[in-house]
Amino acid sequence: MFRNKLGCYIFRVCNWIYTHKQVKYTKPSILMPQNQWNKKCHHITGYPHISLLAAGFGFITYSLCDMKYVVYADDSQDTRDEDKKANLFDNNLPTYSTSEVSKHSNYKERIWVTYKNGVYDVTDFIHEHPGGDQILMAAGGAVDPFWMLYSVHLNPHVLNILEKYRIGNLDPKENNDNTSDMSDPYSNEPKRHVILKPACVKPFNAESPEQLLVENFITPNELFYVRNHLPVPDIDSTTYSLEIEIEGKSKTLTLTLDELKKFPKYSVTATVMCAGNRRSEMTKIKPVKGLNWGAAAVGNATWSGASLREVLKKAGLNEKDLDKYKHVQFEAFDTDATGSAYGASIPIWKAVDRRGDVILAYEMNGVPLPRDHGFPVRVIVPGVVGARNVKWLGR
Ligand SMILES: Nc1nc2c(c(=O)[nH]1)N[C@H]1C(S)=C(S)[C@@H](COP(=O)(O)O)O[C@H]1N2
Ligand SMILES: [Mo]
Repeated sequence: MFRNKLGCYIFRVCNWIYTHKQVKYTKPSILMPQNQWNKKCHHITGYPHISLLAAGFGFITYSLCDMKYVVYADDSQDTRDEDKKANLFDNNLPTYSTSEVSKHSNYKERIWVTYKNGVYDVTDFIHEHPGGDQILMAAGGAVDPFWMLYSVHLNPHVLNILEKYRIGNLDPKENNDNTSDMSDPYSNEPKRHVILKPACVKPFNAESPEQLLVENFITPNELFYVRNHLPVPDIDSTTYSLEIEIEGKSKTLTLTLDELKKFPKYSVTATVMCAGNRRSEMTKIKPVKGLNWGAAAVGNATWSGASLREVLKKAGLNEKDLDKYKHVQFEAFDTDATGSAYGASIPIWKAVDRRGDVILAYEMNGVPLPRDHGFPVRVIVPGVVGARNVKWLGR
């Protein structure tokens, strides 16, 4: 039943990729007339996502609400007050690190979750509330991204229930601690949500449980699959620069992040999918090389950034020279032991097409790109296989 639903959704997403209709323009796309832009938005809302969203109501409703009290999402003062409690550091309670919390992901160790700065032991809650076991998805980790999926349930009552199970605070110094083993190229990897069950840890490759993908049109950043070939580069956005070189031109254009942000900002909602998605199913028929991905090496996000077309134009690419060029080659900051960088190319026609919607993205779902997804800048090539959506773009 669930598989059918997922299959149907993925089919729909793929179909959009194919027809380019999956792209929702929250701003007029690259030179797309406003009237068409509206039409596209309309087309999107015409899809029966409501039914898929409705399916999502089950999870936190079941897990965190007494059915008789179900109330709707609100932005009321009450919700914000309760939300503040979760944000507060409670001096009467002990402090835990995320790695300590992650050990509590089974009944023997008891089930802990975090929300904002709070640590909660929800073991008894699970027993006392029908359907409470749904919260097991977040066992040992943060419930925050789930609440983004099911924000309709973020209400004072639910937050009140959760506060009753509070046992501690999340260590506020957490984000600064690094594994200090400098000989390990993977000693400076970003923190990941426990829900991302890695198929491979070094480099990090993981997908979220597939049923979560169908709960919402947009995949929350923390649950978005990660496909890394190498250690995650740690890039200082204040000294970052992007080089754009056009064959046959003597001058190279160099853009800092601030300069890139001065280009008109476009938002494109696009699916990124690894070419290896569902490889585990293919392997059952005939062995194929590569990571054994399930069905969730795919995600959908709203990416924002500068238009590649406009950046290339600024770098001196003329319409009349286009026939001279075949590809745009991207080079990234993640390098292997021999110093060679991850890279991929796309055809020039895709890069300069007014409707190609290729962007140099610096935001993912309204926030700066997370490190795992290419901070500070990645290419988004809608409709083109994941591997060419180069992260940590350098050149
Ligand atoms: N620089 C760089 N870009 C990269 C990769 C990489 O390892 N390094 N992996 C690629 C592959 S194979 C995929 S499927 C997508 C995954 O993007 P995500 O991790 O944001 O989901 O990024 C692509 N871009
Ligand atoms: Mo991939």
